[in-house]
Amino acid sequence: PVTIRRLDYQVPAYLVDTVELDIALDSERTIVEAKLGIRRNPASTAPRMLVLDGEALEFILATLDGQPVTPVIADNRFTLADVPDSFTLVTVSANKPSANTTLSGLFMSKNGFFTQCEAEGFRRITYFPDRPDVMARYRVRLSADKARYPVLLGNGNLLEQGELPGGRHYAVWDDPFLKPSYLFALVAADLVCEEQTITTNTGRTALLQVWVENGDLDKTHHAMESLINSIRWDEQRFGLELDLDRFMIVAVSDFNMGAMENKGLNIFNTKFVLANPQVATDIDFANVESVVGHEYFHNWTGNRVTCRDWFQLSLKEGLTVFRDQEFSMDMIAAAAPNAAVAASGKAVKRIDDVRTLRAAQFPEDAGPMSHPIRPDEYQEINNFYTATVYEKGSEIIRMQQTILGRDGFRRGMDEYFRRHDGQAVTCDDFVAAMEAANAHLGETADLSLFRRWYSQSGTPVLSAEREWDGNTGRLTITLSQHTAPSVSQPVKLPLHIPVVIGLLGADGADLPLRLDGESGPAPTERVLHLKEAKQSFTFTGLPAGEAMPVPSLLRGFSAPVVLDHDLRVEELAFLMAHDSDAFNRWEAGQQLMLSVIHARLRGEDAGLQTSALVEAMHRTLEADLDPAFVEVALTLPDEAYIAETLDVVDAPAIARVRDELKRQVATGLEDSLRARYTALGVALAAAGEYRPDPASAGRRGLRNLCLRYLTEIEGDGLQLAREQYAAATNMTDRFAALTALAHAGAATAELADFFQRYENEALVLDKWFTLQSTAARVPDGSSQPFVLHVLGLLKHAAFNLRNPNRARSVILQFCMNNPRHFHADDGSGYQLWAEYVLRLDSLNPQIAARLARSMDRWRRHTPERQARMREALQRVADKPELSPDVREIVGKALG
Ligand code: HT7
Ligand code: ZN
Repeated sequence: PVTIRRLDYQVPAYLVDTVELDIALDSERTIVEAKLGIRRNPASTAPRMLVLDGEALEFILATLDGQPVTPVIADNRFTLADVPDSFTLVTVSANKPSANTTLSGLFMSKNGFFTQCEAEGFRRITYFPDRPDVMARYRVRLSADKARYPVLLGNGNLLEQGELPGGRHYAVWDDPFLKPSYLFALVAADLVCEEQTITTNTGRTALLQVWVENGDLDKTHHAMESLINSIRWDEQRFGLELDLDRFMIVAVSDFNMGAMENKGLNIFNTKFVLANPQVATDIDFANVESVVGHEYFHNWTGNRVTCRDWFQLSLKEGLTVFRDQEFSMDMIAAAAPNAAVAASGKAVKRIDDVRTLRAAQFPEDAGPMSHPIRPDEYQEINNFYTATVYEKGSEIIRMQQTILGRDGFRRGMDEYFRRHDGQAVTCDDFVAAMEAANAHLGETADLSLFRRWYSQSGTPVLSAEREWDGNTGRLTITLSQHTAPSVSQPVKLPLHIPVVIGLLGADGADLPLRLDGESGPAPTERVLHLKEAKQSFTFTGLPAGEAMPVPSLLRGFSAPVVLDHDLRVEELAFLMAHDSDAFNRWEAGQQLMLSVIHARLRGEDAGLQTSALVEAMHRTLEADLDPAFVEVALTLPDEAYIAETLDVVDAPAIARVRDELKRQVATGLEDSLRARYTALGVALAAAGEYRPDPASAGRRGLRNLCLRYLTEIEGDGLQLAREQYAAATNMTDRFAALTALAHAGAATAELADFFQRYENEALVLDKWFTLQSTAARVPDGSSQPFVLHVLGLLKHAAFNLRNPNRARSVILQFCMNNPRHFHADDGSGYQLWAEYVLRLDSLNPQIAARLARSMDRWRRHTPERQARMREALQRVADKPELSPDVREIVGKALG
């Protein structure tokens, strides 16, 4: 395998200023004529040799300034020696979209042609220097059969369209902005759209369109509303305006990722566009809003300012995830009736994001694919669209906002665009803009140490120790940090960690925080800047003669670290009840739950701790709190996060202990759970028609959690679930009831009914497959080995390995999200994994590589399982003609 290194970056030898494409679409042989205006890059010292990328292309001809030339075409490269300083190159090539199962480049989905060019798909459409620092102006002529592909879409503005002989038609699109090739897109399909015009804050009008298959127009409204909200939010929060006359979203049912931010022509997985109350759950509605926002926000962070090279991917992805997270939070707050509900809603969103980070990114950063948010090397860039680049990348942007303050961060963003609009830049350029815009803040704006977050991998462990002098009211908190060494970075350096802190007095209220030597008014929350391996902070003027104040550390999860606290069980319960920071109230509960789970896994009874936990949960359920918060506060840590907190993982044991605790909670809270279930049902019915707003989604979420607990124990839980399933008027409630029944192994009839009702709704069928692949039991609760049930799903007539959503819904969901059965003692889960990695690899290497990653943490399992997992990994590694994608993943896992 070839390794590409960040430090080997060279400027492009040739730049392309203009691209004119003529694409005659045909499923069997699409002909692409490309006319490129090329000039030598004055900054390059490379030899006078034009090298273009080209993959899976049939070369037809090439001319240079009108004269035929004969390039060397080998190893996915088109090479032409001795080219002049400035010239026009025309190439004609062909490709076969119907045979393209990779879904990269030009491919077919059931109703037409679509493209996916990030990261390196453009080279599968035409010969080109397919790298993000080559930015050009594009004009594209598309032609296709009119009856089959009546809609022809491209980037930018529609200049012209018309009829052609032979039942074909054409359209010419012109994109006024310079763009890298990865933002190129086209669509030729049988689609319909919802459209609306909008006036931007400076008075420009723009046409917004959401294009879907005929029959799906009843599911576009939420995406359109989300797009409009995104446009408004970016104007208000960052002063960034929509710069196009037309902005299109197109839904496609075969897609490797969530969506793609192509300039003016966003292409989306149907899963993140289509939503109405009958087919989408509250979570789906929230996901549509967040992904529509994410892609729209890329229009500035990614498109107007793009990445110099793919090592800088987090420049656009971390920043854009941060922006979409902030957008969702602000949307929740805007819908809240008062400030308290707004704050709680924002905390719930933060909690969700942190849960994702802990479940996906922390394990990644401790395993064979660990890398800094700005990786130093890769074999296959598609493997680096990771939780680290995206989610940890977002945390690193968030910390800059925490350090510089909201206004300082905004100043930095303004400076970033002032400096770099229209350019392809680096992560370092971003940080430099943040620093420059805030230079007046002095040392606060010195991010030199902070930059280590970009270059160092691994999750730091932050430890806190306390020393209380009750006579003088002085509390010293000593913070220390440690990041475990990794193979590529045996020595890890201290990072700049912003630790947001509060101190709770005996009555639970926040105390003033005055550091030794300070005078004047003291805030009740502040940021401690840990910059060394160990640092002490002494707070003075605290109530003398009282018990030690309880520290609330890392409020709002102010840094992506593991907090190793020394809090006692009573202190955790105190924080859970009183902390003014809702995130830390939740976190205290999670730590309590974890300590019970750990004790049980060690074989201890943990009776007292369990009773304290159940009582604390009871108080939370009975308190007058935002239901969305109560739902997250009553949810036990998920299995992946529990596994990360252990040295040796016995996945079925974790599931068993978690189940037992769930049953104990359900038994202890049974009456309250039932009462709350009923009361929430009445409140929701009184509120009328289903709406996916945060308040009603929160009520449904808590009600369905109550139901879930009730179905864990003997009693009327199953009956309630059956009634709810039958009476449901929306997908959230119907699917929650089905889920509760499926996990209880009592869902045979409802699963059959669900299939019949939604046979023609692909996204709902994906849910049906996912639920069965991730369930705790087989549908009828029998003792059939679970893997046989999964094999049955894989043979189901509605299963299709070529469709990524469907493939993910069974095989990836089983391997990644059903640890208790995937890690079955007999190794059957691992055998299934190997078989499907290999099968998928010959169809779609990107999806195969995603699946391959479910073995990343194999070395942490019990020795017997490790042996079986290694065998399965070896079986895949032994296949000679493996894709670079899968080769890199299994190579690193075994290495
Ligand atoms: N920027 C987009 C990345 C993406 C992608 C990457 C590789 C292969 C297929 C892909 N589809 C979309 C998505 C985003 O982060 O917005
Ligand atoms: Zn993105």
